[in-house]
Amino acid sequence: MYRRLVPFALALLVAGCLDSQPSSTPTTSTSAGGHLHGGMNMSGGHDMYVIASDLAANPSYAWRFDHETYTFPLNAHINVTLSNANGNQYEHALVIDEFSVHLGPIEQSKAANASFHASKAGSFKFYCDVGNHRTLGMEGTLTITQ
Ligand SMILES: [Cu+2]
Repeated sequence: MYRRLVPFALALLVAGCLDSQPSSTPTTSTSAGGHLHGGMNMSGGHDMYVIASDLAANPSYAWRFDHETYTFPLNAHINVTLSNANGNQYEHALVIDEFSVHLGPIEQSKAANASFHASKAGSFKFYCDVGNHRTLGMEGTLTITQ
């Protein structure tokens, strides 16, 4: 019984997180669920937390990342985490070509992370390279400011 309750609780957590974060939300904020999506962490690094969703049960969150924009300062040390939402049907990945970041593919309810040095300023695409997911909408923009 306990094993059945845990995925359900995770699904609620993810759903609540998504519900509280419309796409116009500033990139440096903490959701009601307590996830830090973008900003400086306690050790002075920067966290980029991305949730991939293909939830057929909620079409408005299908085939997208929960946040489409992230902004960090030049030379930030960025810890990037990809979370594949519980209940998803497909594996997902997160790629940032310019910084040689390639997380996943990972299964639903799994997470992966890596860190990189934001060594150049500009706007860079991050995307899922599984199948045609990028075309379906799994893409966002990472901005590194001078
Ligand atoms: Cu994907």
